[in-house]
Amino acid sequence: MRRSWVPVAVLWLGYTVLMMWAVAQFNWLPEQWAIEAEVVDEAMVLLQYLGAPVMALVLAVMTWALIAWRSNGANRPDGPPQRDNRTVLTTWLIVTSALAIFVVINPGFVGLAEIRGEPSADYVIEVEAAQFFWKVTYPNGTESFDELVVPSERRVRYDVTSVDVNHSFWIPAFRIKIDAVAGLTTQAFATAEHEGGIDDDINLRIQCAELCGAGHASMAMPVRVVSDQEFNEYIETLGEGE
Ligand SMILES: [Cu+2]
Repeated sequence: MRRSWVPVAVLWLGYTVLMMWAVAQFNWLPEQWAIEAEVVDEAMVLLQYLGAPVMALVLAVMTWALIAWRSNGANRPDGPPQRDNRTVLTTWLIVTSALAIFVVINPGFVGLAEIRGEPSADYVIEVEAAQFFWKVTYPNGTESFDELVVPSERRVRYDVTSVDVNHSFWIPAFRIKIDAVAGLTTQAFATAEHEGGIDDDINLRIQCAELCGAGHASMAMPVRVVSDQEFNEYIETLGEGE
């Protein structure tokens, strides 16, 4: 088994190339509807590239072990205990630690700064979570329980809270998510990029992302992205209806 590193190395290389090819070839991620979604998806793709060689090595060793130690049906006893290999262990520890520290910094801190670093916003929309519905309050004080209408190409800050248990404010199409906690106001930022609604993409909705009780799964609200002018007209007419 001395030369076992050769097949393992070949398998490692093969699996790595295969996985990186798959990452480059296929886009597994849903459609992006906000600038923040691009930042999050870029981070996701980077993590897939960085994770590919690590997973490939694990799979390579497993594949080789399956072949090298197959029983052929014979009832063989366990082999003698193996001594550990200090070089392998130390290298593994250093490389994976360096990778982990790297991703904490980028895309971790760097990505968060890109999404949340700039505190200014064109509009502030208040979001209140309750079992099992959402209430949104627009800058002019009007409220809605039916849908969230947001202006396109404007940076919106969502001030999120809860009136009962913990919920989580999540708009999959925007890739933003923040806890909704009673007594706290948490913030999320999103800049929608183009106009559309839930009929265009099922991910254009607020969805509760924290198990909050029997109605959790249906705790959703459609999101509609309109032009800035339409947005202002919409919240005006919403006020007249009261
Ligand atoms: Cu909930």
